[in-house]
Amino acid sequence: MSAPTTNQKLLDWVAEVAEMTTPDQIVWCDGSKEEYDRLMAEMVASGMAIKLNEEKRPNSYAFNSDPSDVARVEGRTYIASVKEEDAGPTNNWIDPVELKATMRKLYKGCMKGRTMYVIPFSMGPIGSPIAKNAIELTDSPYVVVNMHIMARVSQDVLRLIEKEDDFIPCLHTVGAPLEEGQEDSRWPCAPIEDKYIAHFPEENLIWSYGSGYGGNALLGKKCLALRIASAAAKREGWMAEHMLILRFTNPEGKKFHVAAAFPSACGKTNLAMLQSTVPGWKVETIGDDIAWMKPGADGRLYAINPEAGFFGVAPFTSEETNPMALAACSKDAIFTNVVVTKDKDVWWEDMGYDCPDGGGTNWKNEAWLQSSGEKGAHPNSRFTAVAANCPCICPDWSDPAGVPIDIFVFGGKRTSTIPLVHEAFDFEQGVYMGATASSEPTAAALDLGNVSLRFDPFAMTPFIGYHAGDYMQHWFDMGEKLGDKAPKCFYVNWFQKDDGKFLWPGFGENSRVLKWMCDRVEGKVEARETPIGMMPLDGDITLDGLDIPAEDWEKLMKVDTEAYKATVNDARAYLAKFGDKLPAKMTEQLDKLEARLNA
Ligand code: OXD
Ligand code: MN
Repeated sequence: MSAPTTNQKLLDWVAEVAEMTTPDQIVWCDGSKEEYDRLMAEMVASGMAIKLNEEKRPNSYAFNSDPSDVARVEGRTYIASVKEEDAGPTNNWIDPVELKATMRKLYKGCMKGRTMYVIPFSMGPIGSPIAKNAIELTDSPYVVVNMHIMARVSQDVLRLIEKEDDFIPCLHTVGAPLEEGQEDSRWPCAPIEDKYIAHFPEENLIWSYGSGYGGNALLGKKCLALRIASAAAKREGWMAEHMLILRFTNPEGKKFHVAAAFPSACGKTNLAMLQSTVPGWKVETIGDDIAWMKPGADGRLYAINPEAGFFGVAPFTSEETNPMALAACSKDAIFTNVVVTKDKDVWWEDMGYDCPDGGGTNWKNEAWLQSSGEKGAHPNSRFTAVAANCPCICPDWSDPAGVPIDIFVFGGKRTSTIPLVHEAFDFEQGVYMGATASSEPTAAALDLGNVSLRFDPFAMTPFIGYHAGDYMQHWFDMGEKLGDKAPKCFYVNWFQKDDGKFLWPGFGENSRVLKWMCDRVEGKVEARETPIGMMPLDGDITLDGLDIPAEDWEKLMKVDTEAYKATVNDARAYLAKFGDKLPAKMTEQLDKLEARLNA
């Protein structure tokens, strides 16, 4: 196939990679439905994909990965900045010259017997001033079809690349060359010690070797839109964050835009697709995982969702927890590592009902019965769903201009100590809140005794493409730039427990807390000052229709000064690891908070 571009930089790079990796053929992708259908048909024929029941799950497919290739591999993920100190204590670092030499050896001949696909894609609406153009080279047709959903794959991106003579090169291989006559495996990949997910932030370059799964292989997502983009954002004065984006509209039609960061297992996708229980207030989803935000001409911060689909964790997604996500994957979806039922539909644990007919094939593609007691779906099994198929997708979700952010929300999972909601006195305290977001380890880890909190600054620990201390400073700098146009910051904790039972119902009821935030933004309600921030006055978060006894509400709203001091001590110990890169403003926030707690 002749190359559908005249851009020399791109042609040279494709030729150079092809020479190194020696694929049997090169296919330039166009993002069309014909291309998607053709690749799916080829993968069904080869046994890699299972076509699902057209009646129950139209235009949808299931895949099973190799049992060794089921998640992101943080231990094999590298930020290869020129200087080690620029990667910082939260990243693995290897000298870029050394890493490239190691990886070049692995890449040599690695696509033998395979096709190399050239995927032109945009993260963000094509042509948006906040979007980025990129090319992924991959030998995985599974990656191509997933990229069709998760990014904007189009030849229009080639036109932009020609105009701008610029793109982000992303190189991926499953790392499993095929010898003449060798039969392919269902899910080719390399052993863990050969896997590398490498980022060269100074060159805007991504090299991924050996895994076909999720963020290791769909390079637009965590590699480009977070790690490479966060480093570029620091240089260029914008923000790339691990945040959902939603619009909350009040009965008068006023729109508020919220960006929220939570560590894993805090219900980020559920919050992004929340169904409001506040009469007349409506939530619409803009994104469930990543926000790119730039100051606009009016000085406010504008956000886009750089993705075009949802790559969501399947288990626990049910009519009760997230009907919108279920609807989004009711058609045109890809499922990886779930149960395929006897009539070729999908099922996973905590989907809200038992597996039809008692079983099917499990995530390893083996015959499986639910009565065996073994999990049928892998805990990190995923659906890849088209964002536009989500019934609550915001009509402006792909507006190239983005939406102006009014509210930042941070949070973590704490069974005590942290109240349901508090508001930062100012943006700088908001940065402190984000930087010290923490969750308790699981019950199993708590049993080990003395395991303190897990801090996950801005839910970005595995995704900051440079030194986390510099990243925190960048947040302070953005606050200064935005001044009084900066979003208001809040911290929430949906997870307080008493006697083993959650005190707050969560899910749709979280809209009551979001409404209070909007009322604060509008100056409609006063708040009370506490040592940790501003908190709601009684009655300003309505509890109508909820069965929450007064003493439970008191617990949800309590500031336990002594327990909070312990959290601040833990935060101080955690932040110490950033050494002299810890912003002075962060230490100032710690000192001020401690003084308020001791007053
Ligand atoms: C994700 C993650 O898959 O954060 O979104 O790990
Ligand atoms: Mn994520």
